[in-house]
Order: sequence, then structure tokens, then C-alpha cells
Amino acid sequence: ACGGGGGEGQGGGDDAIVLGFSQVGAESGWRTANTESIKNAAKDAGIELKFSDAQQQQENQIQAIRSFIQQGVDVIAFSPVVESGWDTVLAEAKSAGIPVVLTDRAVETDQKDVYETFLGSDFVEEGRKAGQWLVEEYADSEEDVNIVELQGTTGSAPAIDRKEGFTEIISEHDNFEITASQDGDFTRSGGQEVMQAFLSSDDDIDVLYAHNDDMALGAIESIESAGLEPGEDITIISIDGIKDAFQAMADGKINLVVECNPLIGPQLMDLVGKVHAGEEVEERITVEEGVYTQDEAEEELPDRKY
Ligand code: GYE
Repeated sequence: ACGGGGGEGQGGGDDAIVLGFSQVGAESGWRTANTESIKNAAKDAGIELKFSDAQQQQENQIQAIRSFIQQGVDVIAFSPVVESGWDTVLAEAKSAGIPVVLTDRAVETDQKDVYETFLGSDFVEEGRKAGQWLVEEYADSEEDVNIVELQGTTGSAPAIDRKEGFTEIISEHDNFEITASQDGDFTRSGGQEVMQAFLSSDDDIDVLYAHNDDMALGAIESIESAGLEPGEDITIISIDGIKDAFQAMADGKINLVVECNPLIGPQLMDLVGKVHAGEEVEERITVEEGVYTQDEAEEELPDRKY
């Protein structure tokens, strides 16, 4: 970073690494925890953070990345809102000689060496874990199991992969079927609206598979308004593991939560330091995660960090 009386942003002296970070938005509890983790970790690592919120719009992210390039930051990190459409801006960062670290979500690209590493969860595996629990839960039943799916943001890595992993498992069993599937954009209001529409056109829903907790929590409101008992009349599975979802599990309203850990700030700052120093880093770094049921919810609740 250039000198001249202390930079803006958090942390760092004159020789601090300057990191431009483009965040997806503030759409979910997961995202809020992720943002906080990144800001705190930058401060702790003495990294000067330029933080930009894209409000779930790819064009805002592209603009933010271009502005980071113009400002000549040392490293760029971002969590791409959707998978495709990044080739041009990634090439621009590359020709400016600025290393890029992907965090949380992956990109789809044929280009080689346009980013240093990708730190994030294995979303396909999360989908598989959700599917596995479900087929075991219904193992004794020969009857049809009708599933509705609340998808995350269309075109985003977690929406694509969580669908893929889940479908892979349930398609091995003839009696499991996804009868409706729609985008709820990872938000509570999205989950609430789409679930309401599902319920008004279908009175035979056995299971809700929500790609994140916030959509499940929104859907619970619609299920209750329809006079049904969430977790009883409709089995609910969701992904993330935010506190509110653990509370809903302890209350019997969600049946299974597959964990997705947002607290990756410290690991990200570590990678930023290494990449800036020109050290080799692994191309793909995954985050370890668990699965939780209702009997574990109450006990786990006080220990949840997000
Ligand atoms: O599951 C969801 C958020 O990309 C893993 O984005 C993240 C997802 C997370 O909006 O709650």
C-alpha cells in the first residue's frame, strides 16, 4: 500500500496488505456471520480491508472488483454471487498482476490460473448429507415421499451443488420425488412466499428441503399460517446451522440441519498473507462440517457461534 499518513479502512499501518473484498450481500444469517468473521479477522491480522457489499447483484461485484484493480489493492477476494460470467474481470485482475482468492462460492471457468485458490464448503456433499438422512428416516416406508425444494439464488454454486448432491441420493429410491422446486433467493421472505405458493397448489407435501436456514424459517411461517405443524406434518431439512435454526430444531419445527460454516475469516486472512508473499497454496481448501438432529439441538444451542 502507498504511504501518507495511515490508510482508510480497518487495521494496518503503512506497510499493511490491502485486501479488496466483494461480498455477496446481507441475505442471510450465514452471510452476516461470514461478513463479521472476515472483518474481525482482517483487523486481527493487521490487513487493511476494503469491503464492498454487492446486494446479490453480479454487476455490482464486477464493478467493485474493477474499482479494486484501479485502486491497486494488493489482493482481491470475493464470494461470487453466481458461478458463471467472471472470465473478463478475472483476466483484468490477472493482467494487473493482482492475485485473486475465491471464498465461499466457486466460479465456472475454462481459463487457467485466473485465481490462486478457493476456500469454501463442499456444497455437493452438504446436499448428499441431507439426502442420506432423509432416505434413512423414511427407510421403513414404501409409500411415496413428496418433497418440495426451496432453492438458493439461481445460478449460484450452493444452489446448483446442493440440488445435485441431494438428487444424487434420493434418485436411488423410486418412492422419493421432488414435486416442486423454486428459487427463494436464500432469504426469509423468499422462503415464506414460495412455500405459501407451494402449499396453495399442493396438499400432499411430506418434506421440505430448503437450501438454507433462512428460507426454512420463512417457510415455517407459511406452514403455520396454513394450519399445519412444521416438523410434524411436514419434515423439514435445511442447511447452514445458524442459531435461529437450532432454536427451531429444539422447538421441534426443523428436523435436520446440515452445517455450513461461515467463520472462515481467519483462514482467508492466512491465505491472503501467503498469496501476497508469493507462497504456493492449495488450489482448493474445504471447510469441515457436521450434521445435527433434534435430540442434539438443545445441547448444541449455547455453543453455536453464529
Ligand atoms: O448457505 C446461504 C447464503 O454461499 C454458503 O449463501 C453460502 C450460502 C449460505 O446466503 O445462507
